[in-house]
Amino acid sequence: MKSGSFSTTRFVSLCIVLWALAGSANVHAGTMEEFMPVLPEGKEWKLAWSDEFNGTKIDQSKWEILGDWKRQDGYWVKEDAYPDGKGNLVLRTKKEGDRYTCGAVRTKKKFEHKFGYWVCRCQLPEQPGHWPAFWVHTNSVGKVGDEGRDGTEIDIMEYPWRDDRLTQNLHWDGYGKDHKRAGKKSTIPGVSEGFHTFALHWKPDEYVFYVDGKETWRTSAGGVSQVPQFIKLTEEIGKWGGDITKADLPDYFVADYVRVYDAVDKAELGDQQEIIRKAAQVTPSPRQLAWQQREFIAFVHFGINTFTDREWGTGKEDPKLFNPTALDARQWVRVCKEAGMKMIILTAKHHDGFCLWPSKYTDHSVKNSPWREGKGDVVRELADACRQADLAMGIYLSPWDMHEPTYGDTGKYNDFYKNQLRELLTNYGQVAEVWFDGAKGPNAKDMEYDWDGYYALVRELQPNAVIFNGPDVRWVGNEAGYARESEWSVMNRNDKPFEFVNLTAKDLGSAKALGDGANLIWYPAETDVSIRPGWFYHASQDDKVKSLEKLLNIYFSSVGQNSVLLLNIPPDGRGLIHENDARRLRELRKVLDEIFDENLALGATAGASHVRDDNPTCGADKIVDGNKNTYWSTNDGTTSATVEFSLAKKSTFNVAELAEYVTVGQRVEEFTLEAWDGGSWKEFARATTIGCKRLLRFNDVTTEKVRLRILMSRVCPTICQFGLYYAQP
Ligand code: FUL
Repeated sequence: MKSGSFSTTRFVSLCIVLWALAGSANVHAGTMEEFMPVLPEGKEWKLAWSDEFNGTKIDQSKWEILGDWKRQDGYWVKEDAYPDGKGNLVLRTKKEGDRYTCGAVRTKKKFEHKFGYWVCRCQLPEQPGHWPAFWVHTNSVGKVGDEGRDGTEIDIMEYPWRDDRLTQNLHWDGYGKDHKRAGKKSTIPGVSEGFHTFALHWKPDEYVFYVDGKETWRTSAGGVSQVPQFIKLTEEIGKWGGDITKADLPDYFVADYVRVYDAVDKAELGDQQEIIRKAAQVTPSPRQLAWQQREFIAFVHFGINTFTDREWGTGKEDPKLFNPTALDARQWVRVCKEAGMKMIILTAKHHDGFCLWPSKYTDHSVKNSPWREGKGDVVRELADACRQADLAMGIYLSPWDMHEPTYGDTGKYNDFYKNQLRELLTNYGQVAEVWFDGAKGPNAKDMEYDWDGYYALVRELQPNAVIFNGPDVRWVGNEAGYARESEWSVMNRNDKPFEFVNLTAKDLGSAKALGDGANLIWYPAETDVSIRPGWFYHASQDDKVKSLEKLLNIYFSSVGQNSVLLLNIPPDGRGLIHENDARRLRELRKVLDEIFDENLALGATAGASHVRDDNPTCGADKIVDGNKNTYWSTNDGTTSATVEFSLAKKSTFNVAELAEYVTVGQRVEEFTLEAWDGGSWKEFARATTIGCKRLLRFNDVTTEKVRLRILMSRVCPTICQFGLYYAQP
């Protein structure tokens, strides 16, 4: 469905048809043909690959653009293959000096596939001397013997004549003396005008060709190819197409989409759809929701390493080394608060075992340091400062402890650790997050942590605290500051409690990654990264504080990609956050405030293609009312829809913000943003997931009308926020 080729009413009614079809459990969400060949009992169609050509560039992960080289009587040149910005791929034929050029693309090595339903919707060119084609190819067409089973050129559409005739062909056993072919010419009234679909149902024992859903040719000539093949969309110049010198150029072959579907077992597809639906209904706990809404929080790595200039200690350090000269937790809080952070997580004990509070259970702590004559308590000072400033506090307590003699004696150490945890969770007021670090040195003693016991203790003593690396919050998978392009908050956990699939995996949330869907949980990502190269302070890194640009990138790709940003700012030997770090954070806040100062979409007039039960409480205006507790939604089963926003005035923007009302789950799989340029809609941004927050940056767009297209949603989309902002260059 494309803006350029459908009227709005047509679009809406087609959506309804699609929805009805989707409801009859045919193809998972969104994209779906008007016509699909009937499959045997127990089988259904499933989209395997597609390109809707919506972008402003050809997607080179899908297509190779051919050129520049000679082809037939002309040349393939790259510049003649391009998207028109209205959702179509254009292959142009033109004259350039005394040579003729045209465009061609193929999916070789990017998408190669066998069997299924292959369809292209396109508009044919008008001028003579060249021909467009939609075909499926492979290098092994050249193999002689075994007929076309080892590879066949399958021409789903070739259009050399400028009337209502077209041809469909097969070629095998190379192009030399052994070459064989079969073909069929058909006359399709009206095919030379407007958009039409050309399709192949490639079965293991037969090819069936279609034009606009009507069968034109059925054959098993050549024995039917049994090997994966790639797609080609091409223009070629030559006499077969007539006399090019008579052509009024340029001329255009315009493709709206190419889609490939597989025939899969109904049960398999049904199960997968069921898992997707189930996943979309998993919701966050109140504590997870509160944590996610904090968005930007601080990590404070401070301890014996600050005084030994190390990242990991040894456990053998003398507590006397701990002697900050001017420790002021209020300064940490001030810096974090001014930066807009909502919580500080302190390393109460790192791997070296040195405790920043006077634990009853060890002597390896501040009580044996000269700081505040052994009477100090960093956890207390921070807790007090946070409470005064209304900032949340979190605790990091390293399970791996290099100092504690009982470490390795599983029963004893687990008791020791739980005692320490109890101290921290009872004596310092509210704790909002407990950070369990899984790190352990290669030579550490064997030790079986009582994770379940630790979690139970946190739940008992601080029921509102989220547990990192436990049941509530997951590590994003890297320490560089980047969440995934598709960051889902729902995943499928292993059978064993909280022993997860590889958290560094690229894909944790797709239908494929959800596997059997037996243990779906809400498990959002936290992105931990340090403002400096190290987690602890090192004077040698004073000039290595991350640049403003880098921090902005991190912000956009963590907070802006459905994740909480946990940014580490390590206090120095004075016990203060260094001036350079503090300055950078102020700069970051200033830029963020400038960007998000004015939402140009706030209060826009909004209209949606679908509204849940036609009920105004779910109306499109709820997306731009500035209230994240109200939302627009569609009826159950409507998984693609559009919303148009008319801004108060013509505006220029380069940042967009979207949010789903995740209290009811995370749903959107793909969406685009388009701007009205006076004549048509132009896509300016496209992304996959939204979740708690999605931020997108793009080149300046000036318009008074913007359209959000939800291309695919797991169940009905539920959007609570849309913002457009202008960021100074
Ligand atoms: C890691 C630790 O080993 C580092 O020292 C740091 O604390 C980081 C946040 O987690 O696992």
